[in-house]
Amino acid sequence: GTRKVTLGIDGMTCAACVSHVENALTGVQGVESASVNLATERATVEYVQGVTGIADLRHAVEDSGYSATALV
Ligand code: 9UX
Repeated sequence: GTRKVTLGIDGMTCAACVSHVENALTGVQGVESASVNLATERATVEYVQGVTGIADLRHAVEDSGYSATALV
């Protein structure tokens, strides 16, 4: 099924950063949507459980040059 997670994103300073993070997340197989908010420094991601997971999402963000933490 589909799950939703909120990640805290550090390192974004301009609007293009938002696009970079969104593209990194939507490029992960199993991600159905990703919405990044610069002001709150959060990303909301819907993904298919079993295809990807929080660790993959964090790695994708970090590979794009930002840092991510899963928020409880
Ligand atoms: Mo804007 Mo973000 O010039 O890494 S794209 S700071």
